Amino acid sequence: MTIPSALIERLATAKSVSVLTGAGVSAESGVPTFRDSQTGFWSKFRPEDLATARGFKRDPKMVWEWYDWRRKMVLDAEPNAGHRALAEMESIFPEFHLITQNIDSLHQRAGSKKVIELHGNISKTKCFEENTPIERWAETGDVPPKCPRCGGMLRPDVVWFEEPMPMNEFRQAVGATECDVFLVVGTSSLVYPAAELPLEAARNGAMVVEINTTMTELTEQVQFHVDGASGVVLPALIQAVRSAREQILK
Ligand code: BV8
Repeated sequence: MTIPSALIERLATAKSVSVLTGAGVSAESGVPTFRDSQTGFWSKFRPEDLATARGFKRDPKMVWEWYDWRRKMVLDAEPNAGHRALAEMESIFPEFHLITQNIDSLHQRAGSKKVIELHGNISKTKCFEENTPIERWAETGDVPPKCPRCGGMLRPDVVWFEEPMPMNEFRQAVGATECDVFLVVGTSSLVYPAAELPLEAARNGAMVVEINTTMTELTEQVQFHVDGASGVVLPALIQAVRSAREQILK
């Protein structure tokens, strides 16, 4: 893994830094990514078929159980060094925005105070009929459980394919593309409109850098591709910025 010196120099004096993360930052916590083969029972389904309103209407019990399985896996997982480095960045850069496509709360559990969740959160539930958040419901054994208000089915409060992102979060994310450096970490950059954000940052004159263990759809459009695991690269990045700042102060 080599970190370009131009990136370190830019970060050392940057006023505003924004980061977009995907499932790759949770891989070292043992949470499967979308493009890894889904382990166990789910290996024969495509996430794109399960993470849709159509899939839920077709088989609400199976989709609810898929999220239950992921929720339990995520609750058993621990944030990794990459999550912790991103939490630390909040106090390293004068202006810092963390945008995530992940729904696993691992950024918050690592200490990140402000997380823009573009695709919702697996620990939140809402009524499928009314689209309103539901915190508590009677455990009647129904799968999916029923809305205590209207009796409709409950669903995870996440953004499925062909569903719009929450407007407020999307607006904040677009605002965060006005920055000096935009890091894209652990995402295949396949899903829109999230994948548009690094391109918007580039159009705004930001230095756009991809941190990934593979090349992606975005690789040829970024200024630097740092090849490596986020749990290794992100702490190294912080270390290098700290040393560069000491050099500047000498
Ligand atoms: C919408 C939540 C419209 C649910 C998810 C063009 C424009 C607009 C829309 C579209 C478009 N073309 C197609 C669409 C539709 C669709 C889309 O983009 N489809 C794709 C498949 C082509 N988009 C939508 O449907 C979006 N909605 O457009 O609505 C609209 C507007 C108004 C009114 C009505 C409708 C909604 C998309 C959100 C879907 N929800 N998640 C859930 O989780 O169950 S998507 C899900 O997959 C993730 O949230 C993420 O966004 C996405 C991609 O996953 P990644 O995070 O990138 O993970 P992946 O496994 O793919 O890659 C992991 C990467 O990490 C790899 O590159 C790997 O190399 C790397 N890696 C692995 N380990 C490490 C690592 N990197 C570093 N370190 C490591 N250790």
